[in-house]
Amino acid sequence: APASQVFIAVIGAGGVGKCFLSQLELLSKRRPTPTLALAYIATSKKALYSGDYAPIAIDHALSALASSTQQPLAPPQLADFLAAAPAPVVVVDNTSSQEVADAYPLFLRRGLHVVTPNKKAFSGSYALWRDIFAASAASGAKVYHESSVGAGLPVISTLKDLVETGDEVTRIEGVFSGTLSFLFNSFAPAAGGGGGGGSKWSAEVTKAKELGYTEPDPRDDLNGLDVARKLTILARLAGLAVESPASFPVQSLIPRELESAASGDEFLRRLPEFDAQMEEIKAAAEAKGKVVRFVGSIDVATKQVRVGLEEFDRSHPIAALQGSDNIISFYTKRYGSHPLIIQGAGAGGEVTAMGVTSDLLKVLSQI
Ligand code: NHO
Repeated sequence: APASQVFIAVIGAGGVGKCFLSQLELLSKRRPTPTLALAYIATSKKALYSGDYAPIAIDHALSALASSTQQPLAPPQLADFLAAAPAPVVVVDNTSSQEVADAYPLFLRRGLHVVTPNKKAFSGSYALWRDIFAASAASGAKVYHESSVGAGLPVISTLKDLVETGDEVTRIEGVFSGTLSFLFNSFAPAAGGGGGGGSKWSAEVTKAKELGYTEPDPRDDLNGLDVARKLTILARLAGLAVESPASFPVQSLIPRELESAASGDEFLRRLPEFDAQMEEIKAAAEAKGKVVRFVGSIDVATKQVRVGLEEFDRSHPIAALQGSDNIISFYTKRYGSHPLIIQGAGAGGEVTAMGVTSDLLKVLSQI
């Protein structure tokens, strides 16, 4: 029989975690069964839980967490605590922590389901990827990570459907970074004509961080690593055994002089000194009547993955993107020369949390 109660453990309550909690509150009101009981919530500094799994009121979880004196449990202790709960448990990892990601095989082996927007587990070593899916297959515990690519856009579920229905994916390409989409759309707008449009690069980077588009450290967006992680995930789902996001060429937009900046904040403070470098790249494209965009592609047959800047005609769909939009084109045998295209907002707390909440719904429908 379907579970009448399901425990939820939320790790991470930042930009995405907060939005997830408000979506969870709505969900628990809209769908009274199974009862969704919040049994654990933590940030890197604090935790809130009760030894008898008494549910934490979702609408007051953040304020209760803020005044809690409990320490977060390390992953092995958290696994022990959750595996002893008297109903199924879904772990929601809203951190970007490698330590938490490394614990997914343990969580899954102990029968704990995992849903997450954290890219670290799926784009780290290929050994971790294999461990995660082997643990899930062995215990039957589910793992979903829709928001690890394209935020709430149905990118991963679509790719899985293509592969599992027997289509042959030949090429995947597009704009995979909400931050870099936003930056280039505002810094070098296609509608800007022969230049003049657009604002300072460094000011736009600060704005992207304020809007919640960037990774916790914006250097992970500008150095291409975030896009490389997403392409690693998609390439693996398409059947390529990509070893890591460092095993293919990735162009970085970090000025060489700032590569050693001690913190993300110091980086942002000094970035304005290097605005001229991005202006040059923009002007070179404009001189050819084009605009520059940061794109990624996977050629499945030749196993080539690449990430970096490319120039596009102003009328090209990639040049005409707006806001933080992603665009992802799947070229497959079935779709022929007209790719299946997915487009829309690719960053921000609400749309990212939507992917997490819909992953939770998928788990609920299977337990
Ligand atoms: P925050 O706001 O820094 O929050 C992180 C939270 O985790 C904090 O509460 C922190 O205390 C907690 N935490 C960290 N380590 C912990 C630990 N060991 N134990 C317990 N708690 C711990 O980060 P965000 O913005 O809320 O992001 C959360 C996760 O969502 C990250 O893994 C991020 O990669 C992922 N994510 C975010 C976005 C987004 O738009 N913000 C997207 C996808 C995934 O589609 C989006 C995207 O790709 C954004 C990308 N930068 C782009 O395309 O521009």
